[in-house]
Amino acid sequence: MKMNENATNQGSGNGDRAAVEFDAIVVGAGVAGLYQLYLLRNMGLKVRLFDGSANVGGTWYWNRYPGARVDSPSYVYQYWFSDAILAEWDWSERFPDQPEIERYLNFVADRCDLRKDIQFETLITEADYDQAGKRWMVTTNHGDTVSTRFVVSCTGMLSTPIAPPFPGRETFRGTVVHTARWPKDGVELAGKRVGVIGTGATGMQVIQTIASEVSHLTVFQRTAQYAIPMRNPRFTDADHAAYRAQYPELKKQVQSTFAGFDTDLDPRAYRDLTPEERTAALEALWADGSLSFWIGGFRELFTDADINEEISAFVREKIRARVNDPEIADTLTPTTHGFGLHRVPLETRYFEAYNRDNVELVDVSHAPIVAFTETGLKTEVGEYDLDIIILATGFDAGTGSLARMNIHGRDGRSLTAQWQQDIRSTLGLQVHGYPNLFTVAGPLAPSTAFCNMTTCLQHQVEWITDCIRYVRDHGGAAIEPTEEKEAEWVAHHDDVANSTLLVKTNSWYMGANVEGKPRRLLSYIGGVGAYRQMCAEVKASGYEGFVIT
Ligand code: NA7
Repeated sequence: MKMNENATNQGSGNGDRAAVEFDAIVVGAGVAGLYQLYLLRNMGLKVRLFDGSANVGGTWYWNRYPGARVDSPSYVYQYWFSDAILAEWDWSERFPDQPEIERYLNFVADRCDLRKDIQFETLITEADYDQAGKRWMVTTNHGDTVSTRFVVSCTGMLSTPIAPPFPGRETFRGTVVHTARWPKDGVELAGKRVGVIGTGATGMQVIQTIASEVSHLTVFQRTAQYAIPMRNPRFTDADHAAYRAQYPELKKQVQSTFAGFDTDLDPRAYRDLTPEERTAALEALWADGSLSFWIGGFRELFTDADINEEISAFVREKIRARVNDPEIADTLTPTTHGFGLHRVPLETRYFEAYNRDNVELVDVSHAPIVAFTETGLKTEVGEYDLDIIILATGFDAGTGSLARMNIHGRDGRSLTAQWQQDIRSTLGLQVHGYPNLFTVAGPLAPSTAFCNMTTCLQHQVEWITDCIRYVRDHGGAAIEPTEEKEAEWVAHHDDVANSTLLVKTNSWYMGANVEGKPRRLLSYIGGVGAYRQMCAEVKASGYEGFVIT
């Protein structure tokens, strides 16, 4: 394999479009993409990173809606690769907001001098594999084509926003904005009549944040959601010192737990506990004010319908206790699914927002929204006058961004077409038939759904880097999984998924939020530690089950 061993990448940023040959291109300048660029460049590869936005941040660039905040504790939502970065950066609180995380990613990009190899405001519109040359020809929305040996997609699991196709949007005289495309200059909400569609993790953050600012807030809820109240202390200098002393241990810890956090599932069997012990355990987890109640609690939550119902009832009581009006409390209490089978958000006085006089909850589960009107929204039974409509309506998860890149592998096969039929991958990292294409947070890897994102992203980026290094050092030009290896992974993934209640629940985890999308649990739920072990075995075996040509 010919690579630009000593490439410095100098001057390959926005100003220089002449260099068209790369060893690797990375797509996406979020948490994963920045690290991937850093590692591949350190290997001596000539790399360019493309991103559609105007700056680094990925998810944390786009999702700048009011109240956007991370649900992972900051001290485990960070990069571990640089002692200097760990030493220089202090998080202000346990669950920082979007501006702080965006600042952090800008800090890392500057500290590692990454920008010179990033081409912003550029989308990949097509990627075709040239079988003879064993290279990818990648086209951008500016019409440029670059040639590269490797493509690493770091486009995130939740980056293609979706909006319901209600007719009449062009007739609405007010403003419509999706939370994942929130304008950098903000939206003036004070004194306005605002409607929010969607009550997932995003909708909840928006609603609890803007309820006191707007003149009237109408929330259109189709599915009531569980949530856990966030405990978000601000950090003192003493806290910073204490966490810093724990970083080496935390870094190790997150790599072996079920969900990549610093806490793990309770080793006890829930059934063995007395009712008093159960209540005490649940109350203790609840008081922690984190996702530990969900992915650091009892494993039977995901597999045993009775236990799931018992824990769900515990959470439902917590919700009811916070809402003054019993009818509104009923509407806010989940009935369609068990706790933990949809993504569980953390919230801050979300349920109390409905105790305010200016907040109205509209249940659209039986009388759906049917259209925009000139003055707002229309459901099957009513009309609502609004100045601003906020769509907190989610994403085409897992496959959306990759599908939009129009990727064609060996023999012209189309990843988009394939995934419209059946979503398959090998370890979530590669797809048979697409040599040298790697996916970070790809479908069937543990990611957003059941993983502290930074843990999984860093691991996958490191695995991919090692794999590319192996191919290079062994004189190979291309690597891809065999059909058998892929079938083995998909079967294992499905076995694990099918042993859980998640596959019986409609959610974006299962692709159920996008019409026509094939159903499969999009994230691996066998545990981060177990997944790492399997990836390590593949590497140690010299990539058994993969073909290097
Ligand atoms: P989600 O979790 O997919 O939530 C989308 C919300 O939008 C959800 O409440 C949907 O209701 C609602 N929705 C979608 N279409 C409609 C229509 N047509 N009418 C009414 N309501 C609708 O996206 P988020 O952005 O909140 O969160 C995504 C992830 O980001 C989150 O899980 C974290 O990992 C971070 P539904 O439940 O489908 O009935």
